[in-house]
Amino acid sequence: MPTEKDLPKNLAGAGSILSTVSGPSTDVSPDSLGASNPVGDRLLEKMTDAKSITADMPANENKAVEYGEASRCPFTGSTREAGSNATTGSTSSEINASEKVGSGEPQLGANPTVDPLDRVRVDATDQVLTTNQGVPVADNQHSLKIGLRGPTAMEDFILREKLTHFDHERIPERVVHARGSAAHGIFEAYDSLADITRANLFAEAGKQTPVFVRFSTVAGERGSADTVRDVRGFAVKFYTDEGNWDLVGNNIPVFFIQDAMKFPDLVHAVKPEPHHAMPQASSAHDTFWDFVSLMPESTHMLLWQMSDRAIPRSYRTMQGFGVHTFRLVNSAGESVFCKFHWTPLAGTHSLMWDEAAKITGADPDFHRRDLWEAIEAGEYPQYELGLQIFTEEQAAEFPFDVLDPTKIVPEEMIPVVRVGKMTLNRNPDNFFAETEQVAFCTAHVVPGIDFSNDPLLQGRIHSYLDTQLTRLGGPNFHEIPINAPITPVNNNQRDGLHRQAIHRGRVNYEPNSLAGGCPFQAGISGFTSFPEPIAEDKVRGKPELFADHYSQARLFWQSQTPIEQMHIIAAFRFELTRVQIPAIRQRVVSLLVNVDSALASGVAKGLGIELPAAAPLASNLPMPSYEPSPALSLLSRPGLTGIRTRRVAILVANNVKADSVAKVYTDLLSEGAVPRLVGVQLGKVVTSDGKTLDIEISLEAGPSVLYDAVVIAGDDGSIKDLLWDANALDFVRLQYRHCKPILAIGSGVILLNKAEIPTTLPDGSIDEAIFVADDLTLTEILTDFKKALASHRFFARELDPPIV
Ligand code: HDE
Repeated sequence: MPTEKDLPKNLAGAGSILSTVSGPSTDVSPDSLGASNPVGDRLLEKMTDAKSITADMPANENKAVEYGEASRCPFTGSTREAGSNATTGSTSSEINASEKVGSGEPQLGANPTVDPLDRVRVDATDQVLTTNQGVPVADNQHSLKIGLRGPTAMEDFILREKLTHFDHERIPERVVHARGSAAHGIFEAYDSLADITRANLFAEAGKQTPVFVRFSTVAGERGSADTVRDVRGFAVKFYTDEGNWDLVGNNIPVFFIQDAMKFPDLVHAVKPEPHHAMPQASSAHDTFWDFVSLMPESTHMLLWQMSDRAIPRSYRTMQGFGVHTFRLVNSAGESVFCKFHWTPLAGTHSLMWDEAAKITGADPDFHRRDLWEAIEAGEYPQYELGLQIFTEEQAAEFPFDVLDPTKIVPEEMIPVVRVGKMTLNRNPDNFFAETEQVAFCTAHVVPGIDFSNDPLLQGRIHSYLDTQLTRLGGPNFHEIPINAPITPVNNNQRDGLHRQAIHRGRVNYEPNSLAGGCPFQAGISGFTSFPEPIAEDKVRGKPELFADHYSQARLFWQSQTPIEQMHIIAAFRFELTRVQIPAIRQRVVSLLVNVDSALASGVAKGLGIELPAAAPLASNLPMPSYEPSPALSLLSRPGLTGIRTRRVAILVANNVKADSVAKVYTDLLSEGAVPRLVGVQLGKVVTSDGKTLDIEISLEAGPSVLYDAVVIAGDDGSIKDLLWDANALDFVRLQYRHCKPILAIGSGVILLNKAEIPTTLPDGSIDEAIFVADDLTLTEILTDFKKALASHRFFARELDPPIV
């Protein structure tokens, strides 16, 4: 035992380094006094450096600027650089490496939870089956039993793990927008928008930002059909260099209600009725129409919802809108208002109602499949982002309130400026991990993008984060790989269910000196809210201009082509026919009387009721009138992609002429269309010259509604295999009814005749989308057929009710 005179001078406290409580700490390593500690020097370094950075911050230097005028401008937090990488660590023993804990080298400033998805992509090639604990499973066929005929042993942890996991595979579906499909892609800016926003995805021409986009229906449950009449969600997550920005929009630019307070009422009303849980994915029932007919502010949205916008042909052929007015803010702190528009390069195309209803049975995954197949085929869907920019002064002059989400800003008033293009070029690896677990949130904005006071938007800022707590099981859903940003995430939020990040160090608060002040607040380089001046009473209510419920509904109606107007009337008729209570029908029509008399009387006639009196107006203010806006018609955007991805059925049967089939097939395929040989059943047909063709799908499995056009390939005789099959007759009849181009080659025309398909329109003029060709004229007529295919539908043929 050393005597006191043997001890070094600076002995006091050397032992404290080895303790986690009290001091004083010392600059003497216990090792130098004979203690043996493999990390003793590091322990000393950690202690002495912590003393020094902490001492270097004798006070909170920023406290004074947290008050008064100075506090309007956020300051950058104070930091001190540690002298050692041990200082901010949790433990000196972190230098001990292993396959589990890692290299033993602390990675300062790193957060690998935001690394690209490669870090979590799993592939089992050449791998043995294991339990979740990584234990190789010898037998995946049998549970562990006491004898071959005996009971299962409780100790069968392998069976129990497998069943337990299975029992808990489902998570709650989204309360709205449960049914959806998604894809990854890239957004590329056309030009710098630095003068109007500091959002760095718009910082320079050509700048690319990864995106994940989810399209959805609103009302249906997760397994409901894609082609129901409904609003479509169009939610885009931009993984920008300054964090995630979610533009959570719809394919319709207005909404049913004006205040978040009414959203649960709206959704309760449209969802299946609570007593018997019917109908699924449909607004055609009493509670929906009861509610909206008492909410005249819904009228504008109802017209959009009854239009063909609510039955898109594809997610690739619908527009998207941010709906609300947002703010853009530049680095000088100046702000403008902004509306966001997505426009598909493939044009805006829709289904017909009868077709949509039939697709619900033929292929409930129609839109999901379409998106998936297009991307797999390299036909990457593209959309241009457009902005309508206007100042507060301009907004004050508009005859409507830009904070009212039931109003658009007509393009004729403020043009849409195209600012970039989004390309969806990659399907997800795993539906659940990505599409189901993605969490969009209107509160996810980045510096340069800010909110307006639209009361619907304000409520959404709360709701999207809140809903994930239930759906994704706690506050750490941002760590789920698809939700993680690509930028560093550093803050002092900790713990909670399913936490993945393992934070070094003992500091989980700010301000701090023990971690050198880190992570420190960014000051004005971080997100700052636009300092909108507001001097107002605290009230519940709505501005007077919100009381105009009809003038923009009229604008929409008057901007539709006659065929679109006919579809809107038919949709109201269908939906209200399914309503049981006459007074509800009556009330809806009374709203429509305020929009347009032809609309109201068309719907009343369809319902067999007298035209009711107009619903009372909510305000006596004079209502604005608008010039029709051609941009509001779907038909104004035929698109740039022609026949690419259009599906064409080529009906074939024995004796078909191989040459003409081959010609049509290869010609369509080479131009990007998707031809398929459709026959009575799978197998081969023998062609007139003794060759064989493989049928790709049967009439039964691939019925008419799944194609954009049909070619009836004739034979040398009477195509008798098809003539005797009622499925073939239905096939061409529905192609006709749904206004699709029809090409009959040679004797194929016999099928048209047997199906009683007229080749002229009711007024006697030629039906320009029915083509009849023979061997000699096929090349020329095929060109015309492709033109008709590119223009999608030939509505001049349509009659209500249909004659075929
Ligand atoms: Fe949503 N909405 N919403 N919504 N919404 C949700 O969030 C909500 C509204 C929209 O693909 C929920 O994560 C409130 C307008 C889309 O994952 C929920 C209000 C618009 C999606 C929610 C609205 C939308 C949602 C359900 C009125 C068009 C699907 C699950 C105040 C601009 C996103 C979830 C996806 C989803 C609330 C109105 C679009 C409950 C409270 C207006 C595209 O949080």
